[in-house]
Amino acid sequence: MASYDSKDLIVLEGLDAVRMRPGMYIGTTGVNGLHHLLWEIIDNAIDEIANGYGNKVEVILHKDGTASVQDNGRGIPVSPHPKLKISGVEVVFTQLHAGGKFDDNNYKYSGGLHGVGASVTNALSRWLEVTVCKDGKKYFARFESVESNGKIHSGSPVQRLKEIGNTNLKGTHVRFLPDDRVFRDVKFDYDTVLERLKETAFLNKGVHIELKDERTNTHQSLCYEGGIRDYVSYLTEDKKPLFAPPIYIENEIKDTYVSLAIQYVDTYIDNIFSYVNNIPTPEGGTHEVGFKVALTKVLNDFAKKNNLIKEKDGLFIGDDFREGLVAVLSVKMKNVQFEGQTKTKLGNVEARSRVESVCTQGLTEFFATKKNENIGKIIIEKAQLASKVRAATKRAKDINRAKNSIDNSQLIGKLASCTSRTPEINELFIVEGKSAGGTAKQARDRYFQAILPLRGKPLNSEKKRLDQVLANEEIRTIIGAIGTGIGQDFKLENLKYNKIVILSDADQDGMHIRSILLTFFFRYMPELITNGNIYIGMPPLYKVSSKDKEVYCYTDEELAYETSLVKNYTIQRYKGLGEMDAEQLWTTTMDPQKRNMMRVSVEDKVMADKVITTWMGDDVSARKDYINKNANFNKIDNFTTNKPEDEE
Ligand code: 1YM
Repeated sequence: MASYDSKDLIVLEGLDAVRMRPGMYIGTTGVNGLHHLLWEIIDNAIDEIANGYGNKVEVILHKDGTASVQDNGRGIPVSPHPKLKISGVEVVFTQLHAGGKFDDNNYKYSGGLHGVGASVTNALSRWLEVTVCKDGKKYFARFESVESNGKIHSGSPVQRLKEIGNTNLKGTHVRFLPDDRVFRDVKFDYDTVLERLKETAFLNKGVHIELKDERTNTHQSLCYEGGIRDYVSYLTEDKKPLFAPPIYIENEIKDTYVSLAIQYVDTYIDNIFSYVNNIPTPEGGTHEVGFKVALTKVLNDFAKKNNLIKEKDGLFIGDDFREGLVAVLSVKMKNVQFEGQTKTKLGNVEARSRVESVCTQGLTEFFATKKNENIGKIIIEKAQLASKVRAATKRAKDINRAKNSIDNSQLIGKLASCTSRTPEINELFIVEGKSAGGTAKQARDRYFQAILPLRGKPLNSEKKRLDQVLANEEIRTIIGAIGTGIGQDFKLENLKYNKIVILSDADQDGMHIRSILLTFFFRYMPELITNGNIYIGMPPLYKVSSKDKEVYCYTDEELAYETSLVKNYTIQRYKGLGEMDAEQLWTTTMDPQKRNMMRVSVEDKVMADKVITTWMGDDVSARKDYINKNANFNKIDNFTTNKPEDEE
């Protein structure tokens, strides 16, 4: 490995730019952005460990609102940078994109644009302290965002790096206080940090990660000797795995390191979690293609060899082998290129053949082993079922297509479409209940707002096959109205409405309908969620009327506040949408100028999957536990919901 020296650091930009436009560097100034500060520091520590220096990372959430991260790697370089004449530490924390990390010769694998750098954390902190132990000595530096003449100077060194003693330890320690002038909320969330560290620990087998929360005296040690094998077991722990332990293969080819763990469960969706250099690639890419091609080929070969394929049926297709598949694919390689809408899709062409070759070889060997034959047969059996259903579904779809004209007229009867043919401005309200639907039809601006009333509860699509989902009339109507098609046939460009708003009552039934619809979108049209098209409408819970004004309240807190302002008042409680007249519904819930809506997003695919499995699956006691722990109908757990205004 090439040796590092401060002269290799590349200097690009200044810190004040970060404070001017934080969104450009950390996405938002909401909770996600806040946690981003911590990820930057943790990523540097993990990178160091993953490259073979040290084996332990400790993260502490302190009582004073600070967070600290410590590793036992080499320590950030301390020697002065020849051009900038400042220490390596100062370069890392004050220069954007500074880092030998981005230089090809240093780290073998690095995330490319992923780590925008520790300097961003410094720029958006009130203060940040670094301690480095290296070559027998201990060093210290402190940075502050200081205000003078009404201007904030971000991350200025107030204690230049100095030697503060001797030590026989090595490593880097960083502690910082997020700036409350930048972030609305500066409280780190234990569960969010824990989930992130868990994922990191799974992807870096054998690394010891410790998380301590001094605010609550909780702590957790994470270390998975099984790596992504343990990850797959974790992902399937509340489902029904078809064999044990998960299949695992790993190998290196041309400086590309590939590891794969797979399991099958008794549901029908496929869940592939892929990573490149520890960075999630939810949009997939060349590595995923390589894996899928290999899986299909090896399993078809196995089926042929064991006479499990009938001549007349032909080979299985890829989809047949992906029903109920849970897989984690982790690739480490140089010079990664990301593409796609959210830059989370791997673009490197060479990754495809390399991953395909490692997976083909590994899986072939696995199934050629006598004791694994049974596992192969279990998978083929599942694929046979999938293939049969596929044939049946195709027939159903053909019938459906033929029926299309009838379906359309049915749809037209239900759907009150809008006049505009510009999807960018169009909105579809899916409204619970016929009567509320009627009110919404009167209330809307018919130029760009369409209304789809739901008669009953739509089908719970968790644990259902596509053909069963398609058999449900309510669901079919929704699919028809949205225009994109579903599953394999999904086409985002055919989306008829930029905003799809779920409008249900703020009670248990409404919550259930909302969950069912979110589950359906998450499982069958996830692109709509990642693309930010799904919203939850927020009708008010109360109206407070006093002598000279009327105000709507959306939470109990708002109600308490509003009633504290006036003397004589009456409260009207809205039990459901149906209790509002058209004008009220328009002002409170549908008027783009005044309404309150939440955009649905999935920050964490793993948590969302686990929540849906518990919430919509068939383990009743797990669901009860979950509800008891999280009973709050105004919170949509793990589908994070953002008000659009929050976004930069
Ligand atoms: C608690 C946070 O940042 N650890 C850390 C960072 C670096 C190194 C070691 C390191 C890297 C290299 C050489 C190299 C970083 N160095 C740089 C830069 N923990 C934490 N531990 N020697 C030490 O990349 O070759 C950026 S991060 F830019 F100085 F090389």
